[in-house]
Amino acid sequence: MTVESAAAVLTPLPEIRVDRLFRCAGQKKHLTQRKIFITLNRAKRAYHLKQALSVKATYSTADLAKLFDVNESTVKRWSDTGDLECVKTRGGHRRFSVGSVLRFVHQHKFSAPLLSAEGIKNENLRVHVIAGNIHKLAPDLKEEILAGNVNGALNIVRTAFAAKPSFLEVCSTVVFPPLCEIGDEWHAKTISIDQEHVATNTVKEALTLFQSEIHHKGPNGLKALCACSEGDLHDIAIRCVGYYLETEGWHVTFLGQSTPSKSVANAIRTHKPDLVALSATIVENERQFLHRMNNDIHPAASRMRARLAVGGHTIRARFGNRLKADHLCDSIAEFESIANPHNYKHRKNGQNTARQSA
Ligand code: B12
Repeated sequence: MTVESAAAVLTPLPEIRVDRLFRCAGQKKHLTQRKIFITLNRAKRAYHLKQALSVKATYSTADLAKLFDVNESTVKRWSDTGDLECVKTRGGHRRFSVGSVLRFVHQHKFSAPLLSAEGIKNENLRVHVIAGNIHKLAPDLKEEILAGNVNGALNIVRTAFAAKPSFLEVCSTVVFPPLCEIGDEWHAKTISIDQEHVATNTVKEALTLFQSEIHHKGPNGLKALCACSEGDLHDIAIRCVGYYLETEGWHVTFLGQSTPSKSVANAIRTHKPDLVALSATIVENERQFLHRMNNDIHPAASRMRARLAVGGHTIRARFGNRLKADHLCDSIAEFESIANPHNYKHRKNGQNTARQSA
């Protein structure tokens, strides 16, 4: 029997990966059934130890009943209706991954305060998180991202989300404040550029992993184009905007950091989005920025009947009505209504004609 086929048959816990089995098995490709069992048990023990030290990676029916404060039969019903995905052990017991639990709380707008507080050792912080004060998690997140600990950061984001299942709120209240503090400390030269880079990249990785775990609504037929304006490398906010749109069922095209305005205009013509979302944190030359926005990007978006949302630190105060756009946003918290598909229904009908004639 190969290790791969043994792992496929025997592993009730998806986290016990084939590579770990290989390591435990001393790189031997073919193993006896007995050896596989011994190896698997060793991997399981290591896995349970890891579980005891951090937020659980899988939950049993009894665990979830306790955390959601419901009967076990309710958890089983959620799983039987397919609302809460599970895998079954060889003995037929249900196991729920963190991802499936997060998708469930997100999809049903179900906050699970006990679940969120489970991994928190500090009693004071537990009480705050159970009460929904997720901003209290920001200092812990700052520590994890400065240490470059992606898993630690991911666990904190999961914790916040279990208490408040709103992606935009978790970003605004837990993820962004540490970044702003790190920026201030970097400006005051109390932290170095390499420390700031580690923190930024750790946030990006944790958010990418996290967004893949949460519930994504089915496609809503709407398309968005997201980019940083020319000269701007600060792409975390616009990534979060894009991730949020994807969870709401939008099809998102990311153009990335510092995209020349002519290229944004070109992409608008190619992709025909319903919404163009741009980030402009660094604007070195205001006159040039306004010229590019008002003469390249805004006309291209208008021609396609796409809404144009431009965000950035104090963008309203800096540009006000000198910048032609449908929305100027100082914060992504304002983005929920902009992304609401109902606001695009009538545009979509009109857009078909605009697109045919464009
Ligand atoms: C990480 C970081 C970097 C990284 C960026 C990496 C990356 N991939 O993003 C790197 C190292 C590349 C970088 C470079 C620079 N940075 Co920098 N950076 C930061 C830092 C620490 C965090 C940025 C961040 O992600 N913040 C959190 C996000 C969420 O905030 P935000 O982008 O402003 O977004 C908020 C709003 O603006 C809005 N928003 C933004 N975009 C959008 C879009 C939409 C559609 C919506 C709805 C909302 C929205 O929503 C967010 C709040 O909810 C900030 C500190 C800070 N206070 O932000 C400095 C900061 C932004 N950087 C700064 C500076 C000066 C620079 C450099 C000029 C430094 C240099 N001398 O080289 C360069 C410029 C590079 C360039 N051309 O863009 C200054 C900017 C000051 C200013 N406004 O003029 C800051 C504030 C640091 C400081 N205290 O001085 N930086």
